Amino acid sequence: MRNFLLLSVLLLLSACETTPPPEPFGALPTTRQVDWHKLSYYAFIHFGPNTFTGVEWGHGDENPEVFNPSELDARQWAQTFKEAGMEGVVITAKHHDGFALWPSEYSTHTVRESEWKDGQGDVLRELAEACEEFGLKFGVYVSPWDRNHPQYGSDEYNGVFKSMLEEVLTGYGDVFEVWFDGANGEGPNGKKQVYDFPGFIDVVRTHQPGAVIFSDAGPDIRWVGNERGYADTTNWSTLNRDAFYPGIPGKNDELQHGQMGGTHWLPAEIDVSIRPGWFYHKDQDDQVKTVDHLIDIWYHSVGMNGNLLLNIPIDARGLVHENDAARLMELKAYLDDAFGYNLAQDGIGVGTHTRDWEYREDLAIDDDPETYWAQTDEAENAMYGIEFKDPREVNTILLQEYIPLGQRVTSFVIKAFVGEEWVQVAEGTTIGNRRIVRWPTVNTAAISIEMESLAPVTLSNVEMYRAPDTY
Ligand code: FUL
Repeated sequence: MRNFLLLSVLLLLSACETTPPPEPFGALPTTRQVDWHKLSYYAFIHFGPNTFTGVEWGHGDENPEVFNPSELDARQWAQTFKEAGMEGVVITAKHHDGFALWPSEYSTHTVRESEWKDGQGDVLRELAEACEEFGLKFGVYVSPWDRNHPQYGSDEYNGVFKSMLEEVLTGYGDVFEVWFDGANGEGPNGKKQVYDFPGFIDVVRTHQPGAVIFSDAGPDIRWVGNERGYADTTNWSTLNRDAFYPGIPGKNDELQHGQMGGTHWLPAEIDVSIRPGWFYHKDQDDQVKTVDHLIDIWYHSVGMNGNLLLNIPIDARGLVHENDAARLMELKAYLDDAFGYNLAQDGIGVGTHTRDWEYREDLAIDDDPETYWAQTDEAENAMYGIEFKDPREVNTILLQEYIPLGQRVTSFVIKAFVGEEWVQVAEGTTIGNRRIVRWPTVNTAAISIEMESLAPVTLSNVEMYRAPDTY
């Protein structure tokens, strides 16, 4: 009897035994970075005196009274962005001219000194409330370079900047992102500032611990090295961060690709404007990017392991201009069409060197980002595939590694089973949080992805689509 009991206990224990997850590999994301990776596409707003004076970089000596939108409606902005499928907004709370879109106590160059609402308005308040109403995240661009502030260029200015930052980060609810521009020019006295970035970062961490901080050197997300809207096809979320600082010259290539094996997790955010300028200029009303161009940008940012921060300048009325809104809706219509039906849900996942039941193949197509397919520790190469009962038309795949364990894939080849044979349809390098790959439509009974990697592969998500052919 005793032996029987012992045996039962042993059997029970072995049934409960779980296979440990793969060892993490290399630099890993923090929780706030993992949360940011769940986003993909949100709006940038450039708005301020430049909107009324027609320049891109105001000198800080403009009369604050010029800021006077005739029919500002932040609800219209938020509603437009929401309908466009965007997830949040980052607004220039303060650009290089120093003008504050909120009535800061630490400046005399603010909405309070403007004509708008007789100096009683607060753009940040209106936008934060509209974001709350429409379910958008709220973020801020606060330029350390300040061409107006009399103390710019002195130690005191770092204190002023921190106080202004504190106002923005404590007065308007949750902030999901703080955008630090690296520009460091001269102030009104002809002096440059030595920025206290560690101190600025402390202020953000103290008041908004969940917010990601953007700059050329992060610490959470990095500039992608260009303002055209294109990440590189090879895009590592890792970088030797300590060799970078905000505004660093000559490192645009590294910023565009990231660095394989980099010391820190520092993924790319891709900022680009829907028009030639960042601020609204009436003479650019006919130069809003075409939908084809926006689609291309979308695939080269969201589809290349980055998040897209698309700038929509607010016009002099205080509205998203009709032309920009129309283009955003065209992009949305395309995305709905292209990504409306995930064909992977009709297939069966297969893979090589699968780790165990808890990391089985169908966990990559189960719609749950927390579960993933993983390989055994010994695996030296990887193949993951999806088989269909009957052939179907496919031209797009979305791949996601399980990034909490690190970025691993260095290259991949995609093949489709067409007729009686396997045909290569695409190849690439990195995957990371999200890689979308396109090829000319094939009618296929199966798709396979062969991968090379720095450590055994994990895939948290694989989706397949039949997107419109014309793009
Ligand atoms: C740049 C700035 O100098 C531009 O004016 C703009 O704000 C862009 C997003 O970042 O560095």
